[in-house]
Formats: sequence, structure tokens, C-alpha cells
Amino acid sequence: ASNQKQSDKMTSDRVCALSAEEEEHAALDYYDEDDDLEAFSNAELVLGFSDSLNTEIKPRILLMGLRRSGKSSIQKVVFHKMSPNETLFLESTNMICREDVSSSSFVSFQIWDFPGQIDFFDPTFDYEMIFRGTGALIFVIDSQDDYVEALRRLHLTVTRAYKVNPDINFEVFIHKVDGLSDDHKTEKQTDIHKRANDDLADAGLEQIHLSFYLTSIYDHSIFEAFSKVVQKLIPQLPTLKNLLNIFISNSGIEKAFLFDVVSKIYIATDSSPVDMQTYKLCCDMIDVVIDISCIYGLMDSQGRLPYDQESMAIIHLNNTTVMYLKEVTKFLAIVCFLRKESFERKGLIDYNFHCFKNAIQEVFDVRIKVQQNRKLLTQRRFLLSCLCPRTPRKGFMLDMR
Ligand SMILES: Nc1nc2c(ncn2[C@@H]2O[C@H](COP(=O)(O)OP(=O)(O)OP(=O)(O)O)[C@@H](O)[C@H]2O)c(=O)[nH]1
Ligand SMILES: [Mg+2]
Repeated sequence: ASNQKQSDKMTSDRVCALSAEEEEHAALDYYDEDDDLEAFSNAELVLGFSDSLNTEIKPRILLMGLRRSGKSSIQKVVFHKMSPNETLFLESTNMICREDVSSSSFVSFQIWDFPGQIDFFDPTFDYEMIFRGTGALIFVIDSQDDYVEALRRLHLTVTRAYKVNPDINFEVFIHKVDGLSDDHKTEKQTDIHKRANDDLADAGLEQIHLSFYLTSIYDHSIFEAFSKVVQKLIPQLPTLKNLLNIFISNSGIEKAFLFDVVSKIYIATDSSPVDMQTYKLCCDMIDVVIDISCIYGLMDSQGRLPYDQESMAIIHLNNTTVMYLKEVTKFLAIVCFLRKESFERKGLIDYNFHCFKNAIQEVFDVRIKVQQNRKLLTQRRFLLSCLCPRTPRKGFMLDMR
């Protein structure tokens, strides 16, 4: 129980649920860079720059689908470490739930969990505003149920969203596949894939690309699918991949993953193919490291999880493979697979890791600089708008000398 508490602490460290009031206005308060200036109220002018200037604009991941398809369960299992069995007691969602997930400078997004019964094409519901800032739309289909209605709804959602924002990644989770045999799974996937694409072709929208994943909260498939969804939203992915490729080829490592330790989604891996077994082993290793750290590690004054620069673990498997985990940043860890012989040159691996970590830091720094520049630009535009207002603002006098 204490272990679970520590993990919850770590999760709440970075996942901030928004208040009910904010949820109610979910569709209304999003702004993009162009909307920034419009977003300031007079109160903000009096108080100076509000938090909105300091907040990075995060891509959204929407979870949509029919009622009871499993949307909230997915979010709870992946981002709150809820055990799959506990999801049986989840109540139906009745308003949009937004959550900020910022595990590193690379992984930073908002998840919006929609109620299944919501009619988001209701004229009072500003779906254009929602889709405008969306990076990925995950549509969850319950594979254990009849999916004709789900496919109809998928088509409607995708076509509307595409019209507003053609850059959205459309991801379809064929969910709850734990109850299906392997043959049955493939059969369902082929059928759903065909029908969904046929519907789009009939509507003359062949250019819309849907990605399909077989998922279940009862195994690692949901983490793997989420990893792929998140990776598509990381602009630095090719750089991270290259760095991993260089690191492994110079260190005699066979496979390496960069993991977000809380959610166990991997944000990058090298170019060699990923197999499910390797991914499962990585997840298990992260669990072991976090659990042991929670039980035996010392917490800092703020009660944060004892996961720091010193965190590392080595596991020797009985097939001459070694797994090596090391902390990269506060929320990221690298997990490597290598042969026992290669691990004898641990000094070389550690030196290369040091270089790899520095390179990652440089990529972070570039990103931070870009964000700072963007903030300065927004502040400058804000000041300009105060000096040359389109509509005069209360409390400001324009000096025309
Ligand atoms: N077998 C199985 N059941 C699942 C899976 N994911 C979710 N469920 C179950 O599906 C039921 C509905 O889950 P919810 O997460 O509440 O569904 P939802 O889509 O959020 O529903 P609404 O909030 O009403 O839209 C729960 O009883 C979950 O335990 C899965 O992968 N496999
Ligand atoms: Mg729900």
C-alpha cells in the first residue's frame, strides 16, 4: 500500500487534474498563439502577466468512443497506475476530464477523456476549438461488443475533426482484445480496418489515414499503443532515435529504449524492430526498480520518489542477456539489452552513456530556448497591443508625443 502511495505521489507530481469548474469550460478556454492576445482580461492587465504567458501550449490527445468502450480505464491504467481489475468500479464519465501530463520536456501533452454519450456536435459545444489544438484523436472501439454503431460514430468524428484540423493523427484502439483468441483478433482487426476505410473512401476522403492497434488494459498492449501515439507527437523523435543508434552501435548494445518511468510508455527506441517480449521485460524491470526504490530509497524533503542520477539497475537473465537501466532525467530512463560479453566493457558503456546524456541535454536546451523565444515574442506582442490597442483598454493611456 505504501508503495502504491509513493507511485501516486510521483504521478500527482506531474499529472494535475483540473477542477470541475475548469472542466466545464473545457471547450472554451483553449487558445493558440494567435489567440493569446485575445485571451487577456483586464484583470490580467492590472496584475501583470498571467500564467497563461508562462504556460507551454501542449498538444491534446482526445479519448473518444462509445459509452463503456474503456476510455477512462485506459487513462487510469496508463497514467495513474490503477490496476486493471479496479477499473470494473469506474463510474461512467459525465463531463470532459482534462489532465496535463508533463513527464519531461519531450513528453508534455493534455489528455481529454470524453463521456461516451456526449453529443459533441451539439451547437452549444465548440468542437472546432477542441479539434484545432488536437495532436491525436484516439477512438476506442469495444471489440467484445457489436461495433456497427462505433464505426458509424468513428466516421462522423473523424470526418468532422479532419475538416477542422487535417493535421490530427487518427488512432483507432480495437480495445478489450483480452477476451479474443489470436485468430479472432486478426479477423476483427481486418474487418474493422476494411469497413472504416471503405466508409472514408465512399465519402471521398481516402487521404485520411487511420492507424489501428489491438489493445487491452490487462497486458502491455495498451502501453505499447500509447507509446506509439505519443511518439508521433514528439518532434525531436528522429534526433532521439539517431542518438540511440549511435549510443548502441558504439557500446555493443543490442536494443535500447528511452522510457517514461511513470507511465511506462517508451518515447524512443533505436531503429531495430521492437518485439513485445522485450518491451514487457523493460516494463517489468521499471516496476522492480520503482518498487525497490519506494521501499528502500530515501525520499527528499518534498516527499518525491527516490529516483535520481544514481538510479540504475542491472539484471542478468538466464539466457546470457543483460538488462541495464540508468536514469537519464527526472522522469526518463534508458533500458538496454546486451550480451554478457559486451557487458564486460561496462566502463565504455558508461562513458558512452555520459556522452548520450549530454547530447539529450543539448536537445532539451534547444527546446527550452525555442519556448523562451516564443514567450518573449508573445510578451512583445502583448505590450505592442497595449500601446497600440485595437480597442482601447481600461487603465492604459497612450502617449502620442
Ligand atoms: N475485458 C476488458 N475490459 C475492459 C478493458 N478496458 C476497460 N474495460 C472495462 O470496460 C468497462 C467500461 O470502462 P470505462 O473505462 O468506464 O469506459 P468509458 O469508455 O470511459 O465509459 P464512459 O465514461 O461511459 O464513456 C469497465 O468495466 C472496465 O473494467 C479491457 O481492456 N478489457
Ligand atoms: Mg469514462
